[in-house]
Amino acid sequence: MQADDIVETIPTRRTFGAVRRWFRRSALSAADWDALEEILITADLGPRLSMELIEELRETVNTDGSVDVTRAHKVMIEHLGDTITNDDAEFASGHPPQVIFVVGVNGVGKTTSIAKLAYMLRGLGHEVLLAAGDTFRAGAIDQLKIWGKNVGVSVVAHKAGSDPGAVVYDALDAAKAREVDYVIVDSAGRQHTNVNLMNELSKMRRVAGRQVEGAPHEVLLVIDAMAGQNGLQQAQGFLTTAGVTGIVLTKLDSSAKGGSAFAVAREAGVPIKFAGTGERVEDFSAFDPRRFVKDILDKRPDEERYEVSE
Ligand SMILES: Nc1nc2c(ncn2[C@@H]2O[C@H](COP(=O)(O)OP(=O)(O)OP(=O)(O)O)[C@@H](O)[C@H]2O)c(=O)[nH]1
Ligand SMILES: [Mg+2]
Repeated sequence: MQADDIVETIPTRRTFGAVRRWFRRSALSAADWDALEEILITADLGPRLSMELIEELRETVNTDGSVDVTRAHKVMIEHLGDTITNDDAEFASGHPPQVIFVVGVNGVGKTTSIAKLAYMLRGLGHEVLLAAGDTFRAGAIDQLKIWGKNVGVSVVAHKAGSDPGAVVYDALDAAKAREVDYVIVDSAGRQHTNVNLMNELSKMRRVAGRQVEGAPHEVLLVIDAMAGQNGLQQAQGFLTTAGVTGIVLTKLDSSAKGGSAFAVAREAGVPIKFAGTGERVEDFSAFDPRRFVKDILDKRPDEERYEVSE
């Protein structure tokens, strides 16, 4: 889809620019390797991935002590690309309605991503219905209704403070009656450590499962790229209790820490399915891991003049 949007906007590219520049160093010393480790950690790859990469990059050093840049690039692309590979990551596409839950901690971009996903699915010709499952935060229902209006999809909502399970129930009822392809369910932001709120999610899941076979078919965990390594803890918390099937990585446009994507996808073992790259409804794309790695490593002609030599 619009993978170019990712390319143009990610500050992660700048962080990885330091890696590209490092590759041009010669007569590498122990201090140079320490510097590389620091660069990788700054990009939020996490200690484990950083160490693995460094081990592999050591193999690409020529006899004169410089890096074989072509091989080093290959190592980065293969190692990082494989880390977050989502070759077998299909988006829900079975018998309608397919039910998509969107979960995550507060303020990560759940509701915005729902609007973006609805817009994308509509663009592909699908009928979409939204369920205002965040009955907790004041204004959440209206926020979803406004988005629904903007992207041209209906929203099923109850009053603020009501039971989110009942919203799911009604939304799925409506979806079956109207032959909707996708129902996307919003949920209140919650800490993965809050047992009561995590139980509430389980209840919403049970309600969905009783209404529609196999539902929810997707549970998308939204992670803010700025969360860095905290994203990993969030992912692990939601994974065990919410049955997460994929990650939406948001705010790639405003975070230099996109490297955390690698750590999260690898450690959590869940594919990143979508990327958010801005506040507009179009700022959203299917996530292509290999392309992402290549894009943050490849040098672009327009960058040449901004590079600072080290
Ligand atoms: N720059 C940028 N901002 C984003 C992106 N996605 C969401 N936001 C912004 O993040 C803020 C929070 O977005 P919401 O969609 O309300 O987040 P939420 O997870 O639903 O929040 P709660 O329901 O309060 O838990 C808003 O100001 C959005 O515009 C993104 O990809 N890039
Ligand atoms: Mg929300």
